[in-house]
Formats: sequence, C-alpha cells, structure tokens
Amino acid sequence: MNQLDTSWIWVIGGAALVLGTISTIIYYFARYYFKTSEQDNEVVKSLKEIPPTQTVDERKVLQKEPENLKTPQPIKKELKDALFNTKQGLWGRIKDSFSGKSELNKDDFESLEEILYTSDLGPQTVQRLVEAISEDLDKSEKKDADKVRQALKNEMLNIFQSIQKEKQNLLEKVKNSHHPFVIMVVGVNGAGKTTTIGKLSNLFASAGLKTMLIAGDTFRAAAREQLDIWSQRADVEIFNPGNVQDPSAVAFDGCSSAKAKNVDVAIIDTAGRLHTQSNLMDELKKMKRVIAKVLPEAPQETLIVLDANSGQNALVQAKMFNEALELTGAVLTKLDGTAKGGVAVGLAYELELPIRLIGVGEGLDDLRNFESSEFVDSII
Ligand SMILES: Nc1nc2c(ncn2[C@@H]2O[C@H](COP(=O)(O)OP(=O)(O)OP(=O)(O)O)[C@@H](O)[C@H]2O)c(=O)[nH]1
Ligand SMILES: [Mg+2]
Repeated sequence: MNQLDTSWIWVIGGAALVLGTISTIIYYFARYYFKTSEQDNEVVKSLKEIPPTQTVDERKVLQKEPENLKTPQPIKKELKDALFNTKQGLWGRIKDSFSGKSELNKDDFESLEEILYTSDLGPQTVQRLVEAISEDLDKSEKKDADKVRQALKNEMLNIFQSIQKEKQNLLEKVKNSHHPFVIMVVGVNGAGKTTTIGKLSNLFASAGLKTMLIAGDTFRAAAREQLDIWSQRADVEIFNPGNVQDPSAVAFDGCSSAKAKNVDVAIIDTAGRLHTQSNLMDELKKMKRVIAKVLPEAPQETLIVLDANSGQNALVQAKMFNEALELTGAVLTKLDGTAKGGVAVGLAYELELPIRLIGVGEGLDDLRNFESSEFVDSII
C-alpha cells in the first residue's frame, strides 16, 4: 500500500470519530431538554387541578391541616342519648320481664309494679300508672309489652299535660311579658343553680334580650367569681357588689339597677341551702319580699333547680321549697348520665309543678325546654 492510501484511512477514521462525538452530545442534550419539559408539564397540570383562586400557601394548608387549626363544632346533645340510662332502668327492665313469656301472670304484674316503684317515679304516680294499665288494657292486651308501653306513655303524657298548662316556653314568656322580668333561682347546694343561670342567660342573650345576672350568693366562697365567669361566657351584664354580705340587699340593689338600665330579664343567683334549714329558708322569703318592693310583679318566676340524681329526695326538696316560696316551676339538671330521670313524672303529678327546663350537660348550650312528648319518648 502506498503513502496516499494510508492517509485517506486516517482522514475517514478521524471524521467518523468527530461525527460520533457530536451526535452523542446532541442525543444527551435532546434527552435532557425533553425530559425537563415533560416534568414541567406535570407540575403545571397538578397546579391546574387546584382551583385558581387559591394561592400556593393555601395549597400547603390544604395538603395538611394542623389539628389545632380545626374549629371544633358544638354538638347538640340528643335528649334520647342523655336519657339513655333512665330508659334502660325503666323500659329496659320492663321489657326484660316480658321477654320469653307468652302469658303474664299475677306475679309478673307485681314485678312490673316493683320496677315502676324503684324507678324514682314516686309512689302516688306509680299507683296512677298501674291503675291506668288495669283500666285501659284488657286481659289479652296486658300480655303484650308494646301495649303496656303505650298505656304507660299515654298516662305519663296525661300527667304532664295537666300540669304544663302554659303553652309558651320560658323564653317566649319572658319576651311577651312586662320588663324587667325577674327570675329567682333557688335549690339545695350543688344542684346546678349557677350553671343553669349561665346557660339561661346565654339563651336569653342569643334571643336578643338585654340580660343581667344578679350575684345573690354572698355566702359561698368563689360563688361570685363563678357567676362572673358565666356572665363573660354568655356576654351579659352582671350586678356583683363584692363587698355586700346581705343577699336581700344585693337583690334589692340588683333589681333597682335592672329597672334603671331597662334590662329585659334579670336572673338572681342564691346560695344553696337545705330545705330543712328554716332560718335559711326565711332568708329566701325575705329576698323575695324585697324584690317585690322594687318591682311589684317580680319575681315573675321562682324556679327550683333539682339534681335528677337525687331521685325521690328531689320531690321532698321541691315540696318544702314550694311551701316556703310558692315556686312557679322546676329545672331538672344532670339528666345526662342519671338513671333517675323518671322523677320528672313524679314532680309533675305529686307537686303539680311544671318543669320549665332540663339540663343535659355542663356546657353553655346544654339546656333544653321541657317538651313532654319528647321526654316521655326518651324514657320509655
Ligand atoms: N352533667 C351535668 N352537670 C351539671 C349540670 N348542671 C350543673 N352541673 C354541674 O354540677 C356542679 C354544681 O353546679 P353549680 O351550678 O355550681 O351548682 P349550684 O347549685 O350553683 O351550687 P351551690 O352554689 O354550691 O349551691 C358543677 O360541677 C356543674 O358543672 C348538668 O345539667 N349536667
Ligand atoms: Mg351556685
């Protein structure tokens, strides 16, 4: 091979090497370029999926919302849930006594009476209910648990309806009455007076009524502070002269202030006391008298607060407070959890005292108007 032939081979080989290098560079450059735009497209697509009004920061929040940013929603307690234990103790036991039996004998009916007697309904009330079953149901119907249940329900409703004469609830009554409407709240220690006043003030204030609390419990340490906290929660006015020890003086000045300030409704807290402590019951009578000196129609309502857990004792308390103060109604508290809710029927029948409100918890919203049919459906 001559000199010329050898140099051609070197030229062709060199050119091939340069071309190969250039095409490799072009290949990797193109691959990098197209992959990047593909990724960009993916990002754009995901951004489009988020509504355009949201900013990037909002998206971050959407991806993971910290627990403490969530606002807890108040849950309205169902009455039937609050009265679950009462229903179990009353209807649950009655149903058990029927189950598996095709016919009920005299002994079975005696055990039915026993269940009623041990359900805090009160002896006279039980007697009336038992008589109603005997009169309303014939022999064959008495064997049927549902017929017995209906007869008991009907009679309980009759009892409530003869007592709950006023068709309007307390809020409507306050709205439709002359102002200031004064409510005096009484009861034994720890029944739930101050808590009920707090809830009640929230009910009135939410309905647009100018509401004032009067701190008439000058006895228990921290009672005034407790009422003050409720007034802040419900955002209502409070009359709370820290240095005055005589509850009648607080009631007098409080009602005068309510009148001067054109308050719609004033609620007076009082110290808890036993119905057997006659000197303390006299103190309440005096409070009631001085209130009437400022506002002759007041107090338009004198409510006793009763803890449903006290069962039959609640009847005794209500009877003695009623003798001293001529009560206008009762508030039954702590119905949530207790098995003694049946006491409401006894209160209505044996004392002829309307139940105005019921407490189903410790929160601001845990107060309900007493609706007899809803209540009866919830306990039996
Ligand atoms: N579960 C439950 N607790 C309640 C209810 N009403 C009141 N309580 C609680 O019962 C306790 C006593 O309530 P208070 O309102 O202080 O009772 P009071 O009658 O004012 O007590 P004194 O002023 O000491 O006579 C508190 O722990 C309340 O939270 C209710 O409807 N349900
Ligand atoms: Mg109190």
